[in-house]
Amino acid sequence: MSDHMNMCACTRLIALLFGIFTTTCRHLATSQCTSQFCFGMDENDEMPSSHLNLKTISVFLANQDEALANAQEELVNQRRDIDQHKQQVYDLVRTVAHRRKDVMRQQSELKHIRETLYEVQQNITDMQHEQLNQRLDDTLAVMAQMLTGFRQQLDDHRNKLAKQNQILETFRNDITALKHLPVPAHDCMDILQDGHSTSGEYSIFLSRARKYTTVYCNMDTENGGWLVIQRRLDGSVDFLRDWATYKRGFGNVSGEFWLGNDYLHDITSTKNYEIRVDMEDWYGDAKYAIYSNFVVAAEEHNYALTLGTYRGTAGDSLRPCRDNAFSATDRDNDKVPQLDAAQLLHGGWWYDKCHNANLNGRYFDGRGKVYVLDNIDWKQADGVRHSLRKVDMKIRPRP
Ligand SMILES: [Ca+2]
Repeated sequence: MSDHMNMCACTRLIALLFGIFTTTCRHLATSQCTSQFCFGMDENDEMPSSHLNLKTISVFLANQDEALANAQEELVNQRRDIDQHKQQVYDLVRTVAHRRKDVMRQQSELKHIRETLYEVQQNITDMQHEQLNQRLDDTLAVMAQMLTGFRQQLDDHRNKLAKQNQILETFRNDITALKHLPVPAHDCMDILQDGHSTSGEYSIFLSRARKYTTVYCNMDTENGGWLVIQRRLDGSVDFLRDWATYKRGFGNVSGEFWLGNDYLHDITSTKNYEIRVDMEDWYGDAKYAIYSNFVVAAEEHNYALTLGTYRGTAGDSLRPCRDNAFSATDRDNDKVPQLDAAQLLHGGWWYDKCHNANLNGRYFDGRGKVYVLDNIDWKQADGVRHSLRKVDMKIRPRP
């Protein structure tokens, strides 16, 4: 009875164990079961038949215990692995969470950096604009300053131009006034034609010397217009002069005088002149001689004399003087080598070999026919021994 009861109890235990194992094996994967424990067992497997003996059961149980122990150990190991994996997962999750936080933080920093960069860029742009504006302002200020300078210069130029225009206007007025001025007289014929018909002193303009000089105009003889170049009247002036004095002239044009060889050249080289010599002796006998084409050369030609044809009442006493150079006390240009005619005949003249006319000779009272060599004479008029009391030489342009 007790064996039977033990058998029953054991059978129930085995059944229970099988039930547990069966249930366990159903829930476990086949690969996880040991071959000893799960061999030939599935849902349709049947328990070993009751004919199995106890020894077999015991062995089986022992095997099962060992398998169970192994399974438990494996379970423990697996659980430990799972825990380890779980821990790793936890660590991984934590690490991921940390990294996520890092990423988010980095994203935030990146965003902040971007914003900062944008602000910096904006500031740079603003600064560039500001600098550009500042430069533009500076440039505009400089240009304004330059413009002011240019305007000032323009005003200065405008003022200078206005002054120059003023000066130009003055010149224009002067020129207009000059155009209306009478043409300066070059000789006494010009003065006569200007309406001055009274004999006397007048001013004429010397074309070569570019200056005015005072002359005596004879407006009475033969229709007037005569410019007197020499006069003997009273012996008040000594005509024994040197070259330089004859060159510039001497005496008084209203009295006794010599106009001057430079003046004679200046006047007679501009127009065709005739010369008239009027003479009167000590007895009141007056005569005259006129020559055409009267020209006195320049000083470099020793004031050589050119004469044209003669007409008159006094005779052609000047004919030997044609083409002769002028002589003075210090310049012997006569044609007699052995004597000095100017010294001998007491005056400057166009001396030849002898004197047929000596109008610049010594003033001498010729009454009584007293012979003197150096007196004022005109041979063809009354002979060389008869001094002249009055004589003058005058020129005018030929009509
Ligand atoms: Ca001589």
